[in-house]
Amino acid sequence: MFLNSLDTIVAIATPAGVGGIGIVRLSGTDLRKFTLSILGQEIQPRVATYKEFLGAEGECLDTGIALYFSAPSSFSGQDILELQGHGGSVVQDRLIQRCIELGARMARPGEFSERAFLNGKLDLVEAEAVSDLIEAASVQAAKSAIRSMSGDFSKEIKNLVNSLKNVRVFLEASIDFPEDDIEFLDEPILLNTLDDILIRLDDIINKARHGVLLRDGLTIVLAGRPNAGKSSLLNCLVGSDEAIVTPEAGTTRDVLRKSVVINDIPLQLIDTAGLRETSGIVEKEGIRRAWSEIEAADHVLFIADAADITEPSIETVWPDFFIKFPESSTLLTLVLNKIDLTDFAPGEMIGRKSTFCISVKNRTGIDTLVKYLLKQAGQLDRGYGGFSARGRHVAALKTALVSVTAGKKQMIDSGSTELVAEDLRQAQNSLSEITGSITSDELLGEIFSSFCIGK
Ligand SMILES: Nc1nc2c(ncn2[C@@H]2O[C@H](COP(=O)(O)OP(=O)(O)OP(=O)(O)O)[C@@H](O)[C@H]2O)c(=O)[nH]1
Ligand SMILES: [Mg+2]
Repeated sequence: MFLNSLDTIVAIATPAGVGGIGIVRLSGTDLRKFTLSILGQEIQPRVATYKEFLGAEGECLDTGIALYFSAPSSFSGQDILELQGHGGSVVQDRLIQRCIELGARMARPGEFSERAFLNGKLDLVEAEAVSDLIEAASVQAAKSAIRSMSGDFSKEIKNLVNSLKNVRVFLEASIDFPEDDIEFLDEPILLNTLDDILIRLDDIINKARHGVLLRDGLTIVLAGRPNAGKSSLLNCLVGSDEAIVTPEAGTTRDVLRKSVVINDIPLQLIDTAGLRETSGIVEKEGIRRAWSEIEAADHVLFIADAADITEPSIETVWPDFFIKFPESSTLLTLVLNKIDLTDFAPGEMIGRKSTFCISVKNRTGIDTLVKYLLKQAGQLDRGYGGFSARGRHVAALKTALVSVTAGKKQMIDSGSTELVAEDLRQAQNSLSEITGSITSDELLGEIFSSFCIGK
């Protein structure tokens, strides 16, 4: 056990402010001193006990329900004492102060979950899912977090790790005992097994990507020439006048981010300065920021004034993008706005891929565009049994995919058992980082510090 997990930690586990109930939670290796001082006696574990919560002079700080969970049968795997009193900041602060006098220290964000992880009560994916469930912005995100929390994601990762381990056992046996003929090592069988692992990895990457989308939302940048109607479209999608709209070209200077949940899918909309050559210092900086948002986006909507268009293709309308990012795989969609001033029909342009005609002014074509955006975010995949996931999971899965692919290539090109075994070992390590069976302290600190206090 880590040294600092031997101290007793305390935190208010309920949200700050006034509420019907406020919970103060302690976790430590021995909480007898706390129960004796605050409750005046030890209490039976797992039985709700109505008590006075006492101060240093024996005065009553609050009354409420005390719950005791003894190690290892608790959330953190240590002794846990929960004092469920009245939800008021003064009452709870006095109780916390009393706990600190008795030797506890304030818990860092996520420290209860970190202890649960260190004591083997949860793996990293499950601990992260607890935090995702608390922060879920939609019903789908909450359902996915519950699936991850109950171990669905971890199980798939562990199955993959086991498959990799099995192959490595045979490979390493053949390295150690080269004269023995191990039947499993027939190249076609090995290649089939690696193919199967690659298919499963690919499937999990897709599920994890979907999970990241549900958690973080799709980042959609609204880019275009000045005055095309970018800010008007943002306001229309968000449903309120968030961005300044004027007839003057060059109105938006800074980046404006707005989150919106449509049909249960979180979308991060980013309005940017109109792209043009300019000598103005402020506008220039705005345009530089716009490009950096464009570079980082999942999806860029290039808004153009329909009346200015000669050829409705993104390559013609926005050649700068392809010059700047020739290798980019960012999803690009051309949106022709102000069709009220033209003969264009609203909706997706027939015969043109990813080109939409809208009028923000008349609110035409917007529904089709929104449906398309949600489809890109995977929302229409209703029967999807995905799980919550984070960017770090997808990155580790991709690294594992690269390593297994390299191993397969090595097998075909050189047949070197040692090199294949090394590639598969690396893949296994990447997967183990996801569940936390191999993890650095630094990574743990980073993960748990984003949790809320008291969890
Ligand atoms: N006719 C018509 N005018 C529109 C439409 N959408 C926006 N406008 C007008 O176009 C002008 C520019 O709109 P904005 O939303 O500020 O354009 P922008 O792309 O954000 O412009 P910058 O911030 O300057 O880059 C405003 O006067 C809007 O009222 C539309 O669908 N039809
Ligand atoms: Mg604008």
